[in-house]
Amino acid sequence: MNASRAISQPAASRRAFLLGGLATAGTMVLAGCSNDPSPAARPIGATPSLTPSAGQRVVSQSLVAKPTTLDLGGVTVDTWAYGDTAPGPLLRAKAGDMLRVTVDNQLPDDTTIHWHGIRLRNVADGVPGQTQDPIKPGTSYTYEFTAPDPGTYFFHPHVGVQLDRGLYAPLIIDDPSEPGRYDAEWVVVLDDWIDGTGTTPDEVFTKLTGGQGGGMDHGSMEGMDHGAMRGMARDGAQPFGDAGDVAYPHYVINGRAPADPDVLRAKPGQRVRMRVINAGSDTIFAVAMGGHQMTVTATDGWPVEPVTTDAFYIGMGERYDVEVTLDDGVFPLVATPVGKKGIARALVRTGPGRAPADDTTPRELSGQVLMGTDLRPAESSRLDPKDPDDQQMLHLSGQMQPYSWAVNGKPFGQNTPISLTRGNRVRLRMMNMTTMTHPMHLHGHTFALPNGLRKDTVLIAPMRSIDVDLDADNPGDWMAHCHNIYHAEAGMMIALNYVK
Ligand SMILES: [Cu+2]
Repeated sequence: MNASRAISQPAASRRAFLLGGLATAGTMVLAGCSNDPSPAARPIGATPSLTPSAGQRVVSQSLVAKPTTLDLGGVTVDTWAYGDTAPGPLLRAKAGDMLRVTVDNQLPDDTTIHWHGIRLRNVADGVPGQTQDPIKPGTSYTYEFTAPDPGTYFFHPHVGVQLDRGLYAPLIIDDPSEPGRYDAEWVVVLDDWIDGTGTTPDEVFTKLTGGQGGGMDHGSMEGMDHGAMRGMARDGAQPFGDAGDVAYPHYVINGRAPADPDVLRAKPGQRVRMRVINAGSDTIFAVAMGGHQMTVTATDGWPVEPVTTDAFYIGMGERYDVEVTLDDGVFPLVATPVGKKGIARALVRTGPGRAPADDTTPRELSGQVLMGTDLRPAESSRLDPKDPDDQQMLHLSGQMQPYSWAVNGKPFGQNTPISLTRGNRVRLRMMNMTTMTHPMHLHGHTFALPNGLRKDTVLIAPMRSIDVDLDADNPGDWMAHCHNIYHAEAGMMIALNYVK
C-alpha cells in the first residue's frame, strides 16, 4: 500500500471562495438544518461502575465545569473552564492506574468529557447519545476507567464546539519503567482563542454555517487572507493548503498571550522534556524554541525513533514529546498558526537578560519544519506484523459554502456507521477529497501508519489519502472525526460500532 498518494479528482479553489464569498454571505441559504450532526437523543441510562482490580491504584479527582473570567495576560475574557484556569488542572496517573473523575456541571449547557487518546472502556468515552447521556446543567457525573498506555494526552468536552472555550486540560500517564532522562518537565498546551472576545464559539459556528450571514467579527477575510499570504511567504512549502476557517484574535500557550507569557525557569545545561499538546479548535501550529534544537521522542503517547529538528508541526488533537538541552539566557518558545496571522509564545529563562520582543519569530521557524508523519516508530510502538482482515473507507468531503463537512458522503447522523469485528486487523483508508487539511482522530484505539508510526490523530493534507491499521480489540461504539471542532460539529464524523 502506498503511504500517501495524491487523488486526482479536482476540487474548487477554497481560496477563491474566501476571497469572493463574503460579499454574498449575507444572502447565503441557511445551511445548518440539514447539517445538524446531533444523533437522535438515545437514552443510555446509568453507567456501570468499575471496580479496581487487586492492587490497582485509584487516582481520584474532581472537576467543576463552569463559567469564569480569565486573564490571558493582558486580555480578559468571559469563558467556560474547568475551575478558574485554562488549561484546567493537570490530571496525572501511572499506566495501569484506574482514574475516577467526578465532573460537576455548573455550565448553562449539557457537557461531557472525552479522554482524548486513552484506550479506555467504551462507557467512559464521553460521547453523548452514544456512550452516555449528556451531563445536564446542575448535575454531576463520575468517569471511571483504566489508562493502559503511558503518554501525553488531554481531555475536553465532546459536546458542540465547547472545546473552543477554555474547557481543556492535560492528562499525563507516566510510565513506571521509563528511565526519565530529563531534569525538568514542561507541559505546553497550545490554543487558538476567541471565546469572550465579543463572540463565542457557538456564534462562530452559526456564522460559518451561514445562519447570520456576514463575516467573522475578528477574522475579516482581509485579515485572514493577509495571514495566509504571510504564512505562505514564510514557508512557501507549508503542506497543508488552507489550514483553518477562523482567524483568531489570540493564540496562547498555557493560557497566556505573548505580552505576559508563561515562563519556564531552569538552569543552563538542564535537559527538559516538553509535552506539547495542541488544544486548538481550528489551528495547526509550527513550534520552535529560539536558539535550540529539539529532539522528538514520542507522538500521541507512542515512542518514536528520536529525531532532532529545528521545528515541528502539530495539528489539532496531536501531541508531541520533545527533549531540549537548555542554553544560558532567555529564549522564546514560539508556536505560529499555519496560514494565519499571529503568534503564541512562552519563555524559557535560565539566566539574566531581556526577553525578546513579543512578536519575535525565531529563525528556527524559517527552515525545514518536521512533519509528524515522517517520524518512524520505536520498535516498542509497532503493531505485530499482520495483513488486514478487513478494509473500510473513510471518504472525507466538504466545502466552505455551504459550510458542510462529511464522511462517506453524508454528515454524521446521516452516514452509515462502520462495523468492526472484534479480533480483526482493520485497515482504514482515509481519503481527503477537500482542499483543507483534516486532523483525523479515532477514539478508543490507536492506529499504525504505513511506516508503523502509532498515533490516534493524523493530519491528512488536501487531496491526500492515508491507510492506517488498527487492531479491533476494544469493543464498543466509537467515533472517528476531524479534530477541527467546527468541521466535526458540521458533520465530519462517523461511528465505528463493533458487531454485537
Ligand atoms: Cu476537518
